[in-house]
Amino acid sequence: MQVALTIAGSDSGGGAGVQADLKTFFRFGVYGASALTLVTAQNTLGVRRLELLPPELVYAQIQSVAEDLPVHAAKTGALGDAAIVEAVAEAVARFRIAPLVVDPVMVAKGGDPLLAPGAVQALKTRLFPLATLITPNRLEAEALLQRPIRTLQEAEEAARDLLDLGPRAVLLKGGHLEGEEAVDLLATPEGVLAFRAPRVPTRHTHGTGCTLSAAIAALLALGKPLEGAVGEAKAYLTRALETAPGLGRGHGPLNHFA
Ligand code: PXL
Repeated sequence: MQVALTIAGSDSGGGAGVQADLKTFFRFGVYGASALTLVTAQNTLGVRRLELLPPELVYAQIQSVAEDLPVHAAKTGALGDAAIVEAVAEAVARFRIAPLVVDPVMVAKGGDPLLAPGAVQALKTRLFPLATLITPNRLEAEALLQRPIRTLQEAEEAARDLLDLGPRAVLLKGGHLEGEEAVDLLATPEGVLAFRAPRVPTRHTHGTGCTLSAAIAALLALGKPLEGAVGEAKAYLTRALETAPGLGRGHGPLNHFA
């Protein structure tokens, strides 16, 4: 059995974070392990409380998993602050965890911060160079590059510039860009590839980023090449959005069974 590890935060509502990641791993037939970075008291309406875990505890969780289980792929989600980013980067390097998908989570769906502003630099310098793939949305890419991204042309330039920060590939997600279609751009040293999917009109979008990066990590754990993994993960996300169960009074979760 293939094993994937998620290094991310807990969403008590179950739609995002570690809970979304483990459901997604399960859906792809991959055994899921987890290292928690933070805990949110949260539902589909928003985050009520947020508590970061000690960086040494995050490191120890990764160590415990990696010393015993064959981790075939991993992903990171919400990391909280610079000290946790450092601990994760150290553990990933020390235990040679690869391939690694880094989802540079900065805010929860309702806008609550999940990464301290000062941690963006640590993410760029410490974790991105260890990443097989980073998966920023437009807002995260803007924060990483400190400039607005309004058009597909600007998105393409941004994807290339993010590649220069050291990851082997960049998936710049277009869900937050204007237009009929959600266009994601995959930048690798070979060039930029566009993945198009119909925009699904729904307010049930809680955990879309977590679910996509977890699906990619699961498919990489199964040995799929990156391009195929991204395409298959995106098709899964579209189905999960289209068949969202309509739970909760706010931004509801996806259908992870899709
Ligand atoms: O989708 C980003 C995200 C990641 N991790 C946790 C979250 C969220 C969004 O709400 O709660 C724990």
